[in-house]
Amino acid sequence: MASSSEKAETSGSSENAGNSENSGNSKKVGNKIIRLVRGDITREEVDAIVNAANSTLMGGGGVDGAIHRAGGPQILEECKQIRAIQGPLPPGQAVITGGGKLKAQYVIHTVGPIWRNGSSNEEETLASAYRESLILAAQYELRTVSFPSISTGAYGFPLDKAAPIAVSTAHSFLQQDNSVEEVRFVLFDTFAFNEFQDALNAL
Ligand code: AR6
Repeated sequence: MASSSEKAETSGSSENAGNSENSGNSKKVGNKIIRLVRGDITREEVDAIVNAANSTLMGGGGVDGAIHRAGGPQILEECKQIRAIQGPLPPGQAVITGGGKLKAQYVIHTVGPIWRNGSSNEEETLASAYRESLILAAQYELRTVSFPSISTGAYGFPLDKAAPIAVSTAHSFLQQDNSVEEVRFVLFDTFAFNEFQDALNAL
């Protein structure tokens, strides 16, 4: 594990020597930026963090559980109100609540696809989850948004397929949007971080 993270850091800095904003951990998109961060998304100081929720919007494990625990009951209350009005949230769509006790002002809740060997339009649904979250962020005039790696935990989407979809969807969005200035991907472990780094470098 130590050697793979060393390799990733070395390749990032050497391939992009002389351009600190396009290191292996970030990529400029015009005057905006995509950044990769290792850590816990609940600690992010951004306008919005994105939750990899499920269609019930009633909480769960993984990053969903962590966000509700850190943000307190207010987030679930707002999710219940949304659920009462519009019913379950289909995969690929997104809704927004306040951030409760989090440092982030908002939580955008989206639902990724459950991986079924690629036979059920999972790739397009995953792209839609990222895109719809960013559209919502722009509607709220948010400037900084942090994403976890949607669908790659309990939902089983392979990271080597998910990471390119995540970064390319963010890249395309930033090319045509004038509100969001920074998209951050907050990766919990080194393996996910390295997959996202490879995907970002391949853009
Ligand atoms: N910060 C950043 N990333 C995290 C954190 C955290 N605090 N905790 C976990 N991850 P998952 P999914 C990473 O399972 O695959 C829930 O029960 C984790 O390592 O949270 O979209 C929902 O309610 C993984 O890489 O989300 C749904 O039922 C990534 O977040 C279901 O799981 C996503 O893993 C959604 O599954």
